[in-house]
Amino acid sequence: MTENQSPDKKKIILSGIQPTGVFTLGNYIGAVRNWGKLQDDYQCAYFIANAHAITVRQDATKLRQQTLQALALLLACGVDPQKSLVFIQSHVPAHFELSWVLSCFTQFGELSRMTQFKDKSAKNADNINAGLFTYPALMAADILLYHADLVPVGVDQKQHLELARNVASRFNGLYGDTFTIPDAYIPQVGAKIMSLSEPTKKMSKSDENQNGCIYILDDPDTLMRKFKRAVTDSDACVRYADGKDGINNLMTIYSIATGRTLEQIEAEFSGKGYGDFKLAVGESVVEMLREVRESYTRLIADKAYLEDVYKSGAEKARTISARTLSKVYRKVGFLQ
Ligand code: ATP
Ligand code: LTN
Repeated sequence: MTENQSPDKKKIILSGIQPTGVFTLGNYIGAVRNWGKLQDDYQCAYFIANAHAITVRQDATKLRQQTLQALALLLACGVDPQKSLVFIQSHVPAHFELSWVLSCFTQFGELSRMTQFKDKSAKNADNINAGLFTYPALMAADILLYHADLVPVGVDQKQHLELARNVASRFNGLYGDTFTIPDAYIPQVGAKIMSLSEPTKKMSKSDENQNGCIYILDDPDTLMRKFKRAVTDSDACVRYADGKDGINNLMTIYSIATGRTLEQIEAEFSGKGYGDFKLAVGESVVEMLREVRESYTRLIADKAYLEDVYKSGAEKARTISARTLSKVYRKVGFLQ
């Protein structure tokens, strides 16, 4: 995670997730599930974005618990601290320090165009705080501190990535080569998993409607109940087509859980009803998540191990990030 110029060096991957609750099937399919798979081919860094989480009001005790839970979930989903750098954002002060500098190179107009800001302002009309607005500058700092080449995220984060690229290029243009320009790494299938009850809306951890949202720790009965209730259409034919948002979403999920293509799925369910299809999707997700739930139960019981992981991660992350920060401070003219 030093500057990565030699051609035989592995590329650097970095991503983060907010500790705002149990991860959803959307978080899993769109992002976290892929993180473990990248660890052998890339130099990876994954972190819990607890500083981003407080842009929306959080209960302190709950946030602490959810931060540890998010760490255990990350590991249960296949992130291995022996292979990847794993840490908690607030343990690494350089994120906040660089964020300030970058916010001075980010325009009001750019931040105003962010759809996540608009969505979250609408949802939290009584708390449209400055942190919610400058959220992407902190996210750019997260990425640029570690010279990430690729950032694996769901499609909803693409706009923030674009902004990080623009800020990095702007800074490099003014002060010479400082930051690596990161690329988004978005899965071709499943980059946006929709709510089961409102399939035109993104499945989201913080959604009040629990029935539309699959949590990766849901027990098999709960999973099956939610899939049975999933909203579909009156066409009664399992095929992927415009306007069939509910079925398209279920087909995407089933395709990822079973490795089958959309054509194979259409053939498998030709002549069968939605009832059979929903049962099959439910069962495939129960299977896909079985191991995650089992590993999580083991990990969350071992607080000493989790503490070791985040302490040693913090130490490494502080060393790497301090180097980038000091370079930036020099470039902008802060007296050493
Ligand atoms: P919150 O509801 O608290 O805003 P969230 O569920 O949207 O949270 P984040 O922590 O913001 O989740 O996102 C973590 C990762 O999961 C990001 O890479 C994001 O792109 C991805 N992601 C979130 N929701 C989905 C979804 N429905 N489909 C695919 N990927 C998703
Ligand atoms: N904004 C992201 C979480 C996040 C992130 C990052 C992702 C914070 N910093 C850096 C990738 C790289 C989200 O998922 N809502």
